[in-house]
Amino acid sequence: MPKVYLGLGTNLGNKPDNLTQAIKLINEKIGKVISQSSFYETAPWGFTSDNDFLNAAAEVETSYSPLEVLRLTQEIERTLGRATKSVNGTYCDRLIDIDLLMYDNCIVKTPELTLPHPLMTERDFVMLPLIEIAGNEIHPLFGKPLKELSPKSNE
Ligand code: PH2
Ligand code: MG
Ligand code: MG
Repeated sequence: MPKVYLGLGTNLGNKPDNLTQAIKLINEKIGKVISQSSFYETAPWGFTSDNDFLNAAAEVETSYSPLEVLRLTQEIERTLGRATKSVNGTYCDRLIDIDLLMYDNCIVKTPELTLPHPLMTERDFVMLPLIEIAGNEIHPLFGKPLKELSPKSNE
């Protein structure tokens, strides 16, 4: 069964609840959550906000295709109350954001979806939770274990 890694983030409302609810819905709608990281408090990256984030990562076994998983994560975001999306890299506060990070060793480049997530290795808020649960997984483009690709490990 294919394996997908998801990155989760929230900086509004009851943040631990938002992540917990999102992981529950992922487990019900997308596939079995094999492992989930701890929750990480992180500063907003790429935009200014008074609201810090809580970030996490999850490993999910799924029978859905990458695009189907994308649609399902967007549906879960709406279910949990997310009304707006970031446009053209202008970020905003949100109740929940669920991003596809890697799907097996798939490389996808379409207007709707890019895999692996193009910015993941530049972001500690993605890599720290992901490395906690998948440090030995090989990045499909860079051909190296994730734990060797964290922004921190490159300092
Ligand atoms: N998500 C973004 C932009 N900036 N910063 C943090 N700390 N955590 C996030 O999840 C995050 C962000 C775009 O989705
Ligand atoms: Mg995001
Ligand atoms: Mg997103």
